[in-house]
Amino acid sequence: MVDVSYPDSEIGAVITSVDVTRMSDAEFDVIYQTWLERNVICVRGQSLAIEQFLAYSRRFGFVHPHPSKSTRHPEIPEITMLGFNKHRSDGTLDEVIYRRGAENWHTDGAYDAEPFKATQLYALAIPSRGGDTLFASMYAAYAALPERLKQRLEGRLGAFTYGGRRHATALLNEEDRDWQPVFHPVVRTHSETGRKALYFDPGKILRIEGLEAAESDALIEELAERMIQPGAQWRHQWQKGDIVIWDNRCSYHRAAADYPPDEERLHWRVSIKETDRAN
Ligand SMILES: O=C(O)CCC(=O)C(=O)O
Ligand SMILES: [Fe+2]
Repeated sequence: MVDVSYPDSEIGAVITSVDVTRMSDAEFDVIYQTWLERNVICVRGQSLAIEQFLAYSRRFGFVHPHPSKSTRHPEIPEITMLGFNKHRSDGTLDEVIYRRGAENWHTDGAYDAEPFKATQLYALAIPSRGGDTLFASMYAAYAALPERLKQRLEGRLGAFTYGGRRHATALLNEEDRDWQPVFHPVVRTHSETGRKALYFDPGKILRIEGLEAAESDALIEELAERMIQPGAQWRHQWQKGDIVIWDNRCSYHRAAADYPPDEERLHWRVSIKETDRAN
């Protein structure tokens, strides 16, 4: 039967004693409920073909291709190849690939009209040191806001694009770099748990609607300082065969990008949404 262990934190869990290619519905239910409660989980020790990873991912929702076309699997657009081709043909390191996900604490897909429900990674190769992924709870970030900020943010919408104020679009093809803003409540109620979370991403937000530009920028700076709460973080140290899934509706994450660049750190990655709508 599925075994679950918990780190000393509000978030994160490690699941063992299960084979995701041949588990019962009751076993999947334990995985799904643990994930909802803990924001991010690792299912350890899996040996998957790409189709098995996709089939398992589809149990969580609808799998959509990521807008970064150059890092997609050549035949299976739903699969993003993380860490692949990080050296250019002249041997130099492509920092955009090496440092993907490391610039800011962030949530995936805030640029989408329907933000990603989840992101799931399967570890194919892990470096000898470094390369962890860090997670933090957006529920805890919201709960820790001073009352004056909770009141100021209630009902406010944030405008988001891919690349945000810095237009950080290097992973996109030229023709895909123009983004229309989408709007999400900065205090977002999770559709399954009903809990309130701070929905914010310093690398994707353009402004908070209804505020003067300077006021919006100052509030964005302040929120960026308040994303991470002690006691509500989890640092995942990868093992080959790990599947990690995080809930983008209630967690932030960041790649450490500190592993030896001449070593391999390779993952298959999928973006999962609540519906099959493209955008
Ligand atoms: O490679 C990682 O650890 C996470 C990268 C990331 O931010 C993502 O895949 O969304
Ligand atoms: Fe990410």
